Amino acid sequence: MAKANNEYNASSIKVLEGLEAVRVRPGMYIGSTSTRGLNHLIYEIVDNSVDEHLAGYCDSIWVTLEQDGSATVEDNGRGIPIDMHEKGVSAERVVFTTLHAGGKFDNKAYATSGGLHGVGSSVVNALSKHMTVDVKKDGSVFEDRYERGKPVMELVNGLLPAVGKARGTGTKINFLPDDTIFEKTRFKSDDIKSRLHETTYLNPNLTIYFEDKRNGSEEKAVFHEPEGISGFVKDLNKSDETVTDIIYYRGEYEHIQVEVAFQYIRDFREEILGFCNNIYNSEGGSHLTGFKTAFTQIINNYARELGTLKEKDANYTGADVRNGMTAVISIKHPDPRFEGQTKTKLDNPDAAKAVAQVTGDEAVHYFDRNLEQLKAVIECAERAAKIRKSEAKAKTNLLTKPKFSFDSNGKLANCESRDASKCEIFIVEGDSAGGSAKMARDRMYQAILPIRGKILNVEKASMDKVLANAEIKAMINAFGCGFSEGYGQDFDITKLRYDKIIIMADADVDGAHISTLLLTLFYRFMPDLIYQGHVYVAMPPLYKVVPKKKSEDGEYLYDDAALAKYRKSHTGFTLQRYKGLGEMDPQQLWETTLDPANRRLRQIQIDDGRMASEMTGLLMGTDVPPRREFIHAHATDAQLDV
Ligand code: TSJ
Repeated sequence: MAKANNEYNASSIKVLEGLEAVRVRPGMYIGSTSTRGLNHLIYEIVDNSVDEHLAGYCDSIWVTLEQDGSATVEDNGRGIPIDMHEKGVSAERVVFTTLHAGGKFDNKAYATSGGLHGVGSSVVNALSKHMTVDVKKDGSVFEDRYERGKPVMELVNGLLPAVGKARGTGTKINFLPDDTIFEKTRFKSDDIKSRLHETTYLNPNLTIYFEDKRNGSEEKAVFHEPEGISGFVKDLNKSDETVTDIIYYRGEYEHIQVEVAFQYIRDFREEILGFCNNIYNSEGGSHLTGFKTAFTQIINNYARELGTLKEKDANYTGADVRNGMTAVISIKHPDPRFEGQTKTKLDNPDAAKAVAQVTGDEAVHYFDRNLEQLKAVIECAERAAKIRKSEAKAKTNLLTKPKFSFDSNGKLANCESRDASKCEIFIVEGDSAGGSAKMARDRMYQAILPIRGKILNVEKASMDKVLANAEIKAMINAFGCGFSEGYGQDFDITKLRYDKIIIMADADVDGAHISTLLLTLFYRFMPDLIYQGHVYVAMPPLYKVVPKKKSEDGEYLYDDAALAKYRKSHTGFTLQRYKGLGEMDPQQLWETTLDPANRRLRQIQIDDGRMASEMTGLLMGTDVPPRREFIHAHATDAQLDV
């Protein structure tokens, strides 16, 4: 008996050391301690219920953001096992206090769980100020509680007490993220909703009920997508002109289940989302590669059979064939492996084989019977190939011209330093602001490139027009790293001549429009500039206030909140509203917008593929209001660089 006790103590010490490690290095377990990591806590917990759904025992999940800042997740599955585990305590305790306890249960669902999936409940426990677990089974509710990962309830013979009566079965977890670990502790409801919604597309028999009970944001939503990934594609394309039906197929190859849905739109956009075991793979991976390879082959074969491609013609490229394609590829793999910077790239070579095999069988089966759909797909490829060829021509023309021989108005005032890590380039709208900026700048490190009027909307214009545009040429030349379209390899970020590319436009609707066009340009042709954090938007002040008392200094105010605050603490002052950059003299422009010590910059960030596609959608659409919303929404996430 004494021996058993010792053993129990020994193993429980080990457990606590394990959870302590999670608290010491939370980032290693949940990615980060920012809002993203915080939201991740909810996903870790919900994934357990999704596994229970996949095992065939749960069809509803309730996710509630509570008023006190905690989150509750409940399901109607079998309930976490609470009977005695070999370690001498309730199995539930083992789940919440052992790192990677998930695999211990011989549950078939875990045979296809994704990455950290289903094993994160102890991590969430370790990072929560408190956690309550309620398990409904056998007519009772059994409860357990933890604080910062440590159990705080006395167990009777190692088993959980019943705290009430219950009907049915299920699991409910309530937890409050530890504010000494997380930088921010307010869950972001939009991100959580979109992740939950995505989960229901991938699990068409599941319903997720979401409720936000927090003050000021009461909201309910129900997610249920019986059409599955076809419904996902339909919704991704909901504001586009489609040119094919939604094509869906599924199959299995060597114990890997493959499910694909895709549809073509008229726009020149490719969006292919990959999921493995219900987890989004933002860096793609072998399942996507397998699909792309097989699909390119299939379409080229058909195009030759139909005579669209003649003997002398080269094959369509992969990018041609996917021009206008929106696709969702979801596989279930018994042993997924991930690589890449964020471990979100599927690495299993057999996944490529499985998707290629199933696509080879099923897509051909479909196209053989739906010739008009096939013809619409080939038409998209043909349009892309045409443009690709004219691009290549335009590119040669561009590259044969000497660098820095600008057309009339793209006059770059370069900086003197050639140390790219210290240099900045301001893209300034308008000649007068451009002139002031040239006078005001720090000539050593700040370059000014004035551009005139609205640059071309690169999404609407064809490639040769884009490259013929003087402003765009000037920018490409100035940055020094070329550009790429689709999967082109011509962009070389190591040649970038400036650490910061700063868009400087008026703080009005037109300015926002110009910023959007520039961001679209960068995103389409030089996306790494954005991904690697080189692109910024300058935030000029909206107001200058000058106190009537001569002894006090004037101040620049950058937003309406600052003005409201100033009004509260000051009485006699004059208020000057800046309408545009052109109204500032060089000295003012330096003080407010150029001087690294005082200016405000907003760094443009794109987190992952989902965010990126949201951005493409918003930036490239035709309606102006959502674009403005995008800019403003992201202005609130601004990273100030002062
Ligand atoms: F609800 C929830 F999201 F908060 C949540 C649900 C959180 C966690 C950590 C787990 C669960 C959960 C677990 N829901 N359902 C289950 N099911 C099991 O763990 C279970 C039940 C029965 C059996 C069995 O073989 O009888 C096996 C397992 C794995």
